[in-house]
Amino acid sequence: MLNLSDSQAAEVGQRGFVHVPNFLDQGEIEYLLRDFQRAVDAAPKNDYFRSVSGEVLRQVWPGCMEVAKTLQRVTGIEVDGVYDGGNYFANYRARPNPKPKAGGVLFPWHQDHENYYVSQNAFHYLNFYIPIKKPDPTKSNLTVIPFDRLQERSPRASELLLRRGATRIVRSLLGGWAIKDDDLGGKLCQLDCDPSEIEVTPHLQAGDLLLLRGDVLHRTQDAETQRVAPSFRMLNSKTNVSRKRLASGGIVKAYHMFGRPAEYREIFRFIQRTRKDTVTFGELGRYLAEQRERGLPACSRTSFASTLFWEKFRISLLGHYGKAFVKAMKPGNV
Ligand SMILES: O=C(O)CCC(=O)C(=O)O
Ligand SMILES: [Fe+2]
Repeated sequence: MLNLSDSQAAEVGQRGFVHVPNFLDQGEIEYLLRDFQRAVDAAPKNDYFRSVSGEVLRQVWPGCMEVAKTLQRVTGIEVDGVYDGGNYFANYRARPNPKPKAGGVLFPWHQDHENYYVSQNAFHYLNFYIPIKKPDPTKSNLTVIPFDRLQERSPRASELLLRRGATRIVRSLLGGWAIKDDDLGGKLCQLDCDPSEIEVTPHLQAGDLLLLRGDVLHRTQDAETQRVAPSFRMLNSKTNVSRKRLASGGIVKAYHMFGRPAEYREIFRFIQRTRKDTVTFGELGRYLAEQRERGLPACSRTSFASTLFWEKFRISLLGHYGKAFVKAMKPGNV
């Protein structure tokens, strides 16, 4: 695996991403392709989202750490831990599936959601996106919005999107484009131009790296060719995860949580047991990894609904009594 040059690292700081040709050699590409096939054979259910094996993660980890060190020296972006074990994104059905709707990824404009809900930090967060099956460099890439172009054409959106995650671009009812906030809910802001005017599509070959910060807006270019890309995620283990922030938010966030009720219940349980309002992602990640290894206790959606309801109720209680307490402590009130 290659390392970044200083000028490549600087691009991640300025634009949010960089294209590094020939990051993997042929042997590494074939090793990953075998691991992908193993995952396809082992998990027939899900067509496009498959886990990278622990063995592969251990192999790529030292190379990712070298990249992270260069990046920190040049830009101050600091990552030192794994977000999850990594996943393969395939934009086609790697295995016939009886479900008519199951297919490959074809994602519209978004900043990633799940990692932002849990880690609440998209700046000190990297996506190592590396196609290993890529028949045509001009097709089936990730299309991205560089921060420098966004800053020029829509400065307010650029300011609000920097360091954030869990948003998506939608067409406004009255024309134009808007950015939806799927973390705290509602509309974040207007996008002052058509995304196609500022988008960029790096033409990746098998083995190239597209290194993206977590706050970069991106989408699947197309599903015209069959492509597979593992994506490894690194974050900053010192980042703070707030219980209140995790429980806050709207319907889209709740929908994501209800997709993985056992995981989210465990996260809330862990923070509750620490009796703190915030924990570091390092503590939380270690705990989750242990629990996953053991097998997370089953949790129905109904049972998770009561957890989430309680967490939201707790926020409103804290808000109410918290304000009353502050008022009571004002000099005039004692
Ligand atoms: O592979 C794709 O087309 C989408 C990947 C993606 O959204 C991601 O890596 O976050
Ligand atoms: Fe994504």
